[in-house]
Parts: sequence; structure tokens; C-alpha cells
Amino acid sequence: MTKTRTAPRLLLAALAAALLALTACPGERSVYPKGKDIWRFAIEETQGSVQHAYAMRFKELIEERSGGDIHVVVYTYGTLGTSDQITEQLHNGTLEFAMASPGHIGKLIPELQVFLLHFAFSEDPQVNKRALQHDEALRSRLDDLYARKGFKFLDAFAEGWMVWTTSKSVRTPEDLEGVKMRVMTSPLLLAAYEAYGASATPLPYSEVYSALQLNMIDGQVNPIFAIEEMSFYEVTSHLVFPRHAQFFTTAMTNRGFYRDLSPDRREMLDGVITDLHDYIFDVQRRFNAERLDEMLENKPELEIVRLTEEERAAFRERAKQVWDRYVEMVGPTGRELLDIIRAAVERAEEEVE
Ligand code: 6CS
Repeated sequence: MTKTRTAPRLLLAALAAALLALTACPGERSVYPKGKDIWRFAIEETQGSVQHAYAMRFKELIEERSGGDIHVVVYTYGTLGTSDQITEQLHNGTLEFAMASPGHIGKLIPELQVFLLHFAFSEDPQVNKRALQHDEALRSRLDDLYARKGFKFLDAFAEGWMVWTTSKSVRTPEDLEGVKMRVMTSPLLLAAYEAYGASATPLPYSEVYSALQLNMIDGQVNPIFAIEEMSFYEVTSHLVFPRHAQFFTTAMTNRGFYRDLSPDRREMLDGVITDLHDYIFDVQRRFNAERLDEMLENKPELEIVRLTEEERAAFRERAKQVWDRYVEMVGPTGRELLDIIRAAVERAEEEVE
């Protein structure tokens, strides 16, 4: 967020505020109810997604626990622009809450690209859940990183295993040679896919379907629920399961807004965020299982490729150089966060056993 762009930013903020007053997710009233505090929450995904389930449950709990004094408006992806634009609006204070996936916000907070490293977290989603939910060293480090940019970190959670959609079978890094893979817009993802020989193409989420359809890219990577919900499977022939990484996202709020909340409201909000962690873990697991079945029902000719342990090892080997690249790109604070995460995962592994 540079300081030199104040005037355009104010104009954009005014436009966003006008849009915010007029638009809302279907099912919402387009005019804010009178006499209630309005909390606006923008997500990076469409209806029926994991983030949508999160935001709708957030709305339900906040409205209930505030005794109806707060009205939450949820903005689905596209309503207010791309992920980068949502982040900007949260920073400006035209939104109170937003989802921020490291694949995009990693441009602004480079350390967060640690969440994009392959083979860096546990293969047991329960272990990662525990580390993200309970490890104080990790959570307070994340809080510092968000604070430096004017945000308040609320939570981080996984939305499922990343799956490649490709136009051919991929079992080795050589199979990815020259394959144009769409990635999110954080620079580390270029290094991650280039280490496998692929040609990484950063694009906003909203442009992926047409890029696949027009053969501008050969593949992309996302969790199963997203591949179904965004219809990427319609324009792909193979679903490849390398289990190299999970899709992580974070929920955040405007720091000034959080600071100015009354102690009661802050406690209520913190409680809702804590309760959502368990809720969303079950939702993502269910969505990813159900949506795979749905896709196969709609398109039985989809080829499913599940990599063996031996095949995964070849990718793991190449991924290690990207960990070094991450430290080179981000510097000592990146190294520190990587070490904190590895230690948090190790501790959680012992606790989950
Ligand atoms: O690929 C993306 O850009 C997006 N994927 C998901 C599952 N959520 C948000 C993110 O922007």
C-alpha cells in the first residue's frame, strides 16, 4: 500500500463505498437495515464455496450473539473486484472483514508465501489444523506480520488438497515440462512451478475458466471444491492428485476497526472466529469429497491420476530448492516464519498422535 496514490485511492474508496451500499450477496437486502451496525465481509470465492460457508456461518453467529445489533453483509467474489482489490478496500476501511489467500496477499506480505511452499506442511490435515489453531508462537508471528500492514489477523485454515487440472496425464516433473500452469499472483508460485519445468502463468481467479477454454493455459491448480464450483473440470481432461500442498487461506479485519471495538464485542468476535475453525475444517472435508463425486457424475470421462509415493518423491526433491528461493526472496523474516511453522507442525504432530 503506497502512500503516493492517495487521491486515486480516495476516489476508489468512494466508489467502493457506493457500490457496497448498493450491492450484496443474493439473499441479502440491497439496503442496509436501519439502527444496526453493519459489518461487511468480502470473500475471494463464489457462492457454494468453502469461504462462502465460512462467511455465512460468521454472519449467523455474529448476528445471533450480538442480539441482532449487528448486521453482516457478505460480498462474494467478483462483486467488489479481484482479491487484490478486496485487500485494498479492507485497508481503506470500506470493508471490515476479508479473506486473504497467501497466493494473492503474498505480494503485500511476502512472508505469507510460506503457505505456498510444497511439501512444507504435514500430510495430515488434522496436524496442520492444530498448528494453525493453537500454536501461540505461530499465531503471534502472523499477527505481527498483518499488523505491519494495518490488518488484524484473525485465523488461517486449509481448504483442501491442491489438485492439478491438466490436458494430459502428469506423473513426473518431466510430464510438466513446458506445460502452461495458471497460478495465483504471488511471485513465489512462479518459482514453485518453474522448479517442475512448467511455465507458470499468474492470473486472477476470475480469468482462469476462459484462459483454459481458449487454450491460453494448459492447466491450473486448486482444491476439488473450487474446480467444481468454478466449472474448471468442464475445460480439462485430467485431475492429478500430487498431494504436494494444501490450499491455505486467512481471515482478517481492519486493524483500526478491531482496535475500536468495545471489549465485549471484541470478545464476541474472537469467540466466533474460534468456533469457526472447527466448523470450516469439517465443511472443507465434506465439500471436497462430495464435489469430486459430482464432477465424476457430470463428466465420467474425467481421468483421475493419483501419484504414488515414489512419484511424489521426484516432485518433493525439486520443491526443496524453492524453500531456499523463498528465503532468498523474503530474507531473514521469511526464514524465521518457515522455522516457526516447521516447529509448530512438529509439535502438533506429537499432540495429534
Ligand atoms: O485460485 C485462486 O485464485 C483462488 N482459489 C481459491 C480456492 N480460493 C480463492 C483464490 O483466490
